[in-house]
Amino acid sequence: MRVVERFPRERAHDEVFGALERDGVAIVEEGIDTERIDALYADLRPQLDAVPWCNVGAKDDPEFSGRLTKRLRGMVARSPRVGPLLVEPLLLGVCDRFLGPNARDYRLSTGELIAIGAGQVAQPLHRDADSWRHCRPPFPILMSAIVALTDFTPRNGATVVVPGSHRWPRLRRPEAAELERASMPRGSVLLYHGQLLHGGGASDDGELRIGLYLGYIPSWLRPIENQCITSGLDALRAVPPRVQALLDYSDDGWETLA
Ligand SMILES: O=C(O)CCC(=O)C(=O)O
Repeated sequence: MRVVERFPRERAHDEVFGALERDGVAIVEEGIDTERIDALYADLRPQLDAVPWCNVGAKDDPEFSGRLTKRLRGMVARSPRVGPLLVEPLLLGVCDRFLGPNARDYRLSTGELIAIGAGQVAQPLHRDADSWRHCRPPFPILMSAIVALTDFTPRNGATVVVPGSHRWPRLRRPEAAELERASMPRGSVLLYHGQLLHGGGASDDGELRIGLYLGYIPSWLRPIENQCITSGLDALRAVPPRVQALLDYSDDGWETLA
């Protein structure tokens, strides 16, 4: 049975990419400095405390978004520390290998802070790339990353992943023994293939489990989140050009089509 391979930050993008190809999932332990993570946490925690449970998706699908989960979007407007994270060499280096052969550039599909509270049940397993269910080319169109702002543990909602499932026939369902919890210390980064079965984990822990989800897609695919609306134009104008391009605040659409 496959298990999630873990890498220290120093190991090359190639090795992480190899694990993503093979297992559909990898963890870079403490990939981001804890000082940066703590500063980000300090910026975002009050904003999480200010919103109610199930603040997103309550009307459409509360079982999926989570009745005891909070979600924040428009992330570059919420902390100046988010922009640098989006262009973190660790993330873009893996994107270069993973999406690069089929894309001239990338876009952030969505950036979402996900906070899981005590009593949250396990989220239904799903594949993130199903957001574009009519587009199933024979190469990856989404690299998902979750940056841990708190420790992720089996008790507090660590993501459930099914290693190898990115290559399964679509209707194959996992056995219980094929599920793994992506436990990791804060600052670690869970990376997974858009076709990997996964879901937020159940929590019976009093502390929030907080992760920043970042989804990277080829620049020719439509992002899910419209940053002009969620982050707003002032926030988009304030970030460097590389971050603007990732957030689709760019007038060079022809150039980025591969
Ligand atoms: O927060 C997590 O661990 C995963 C959440 C997720 O997969 C989702 O909301 O689509």
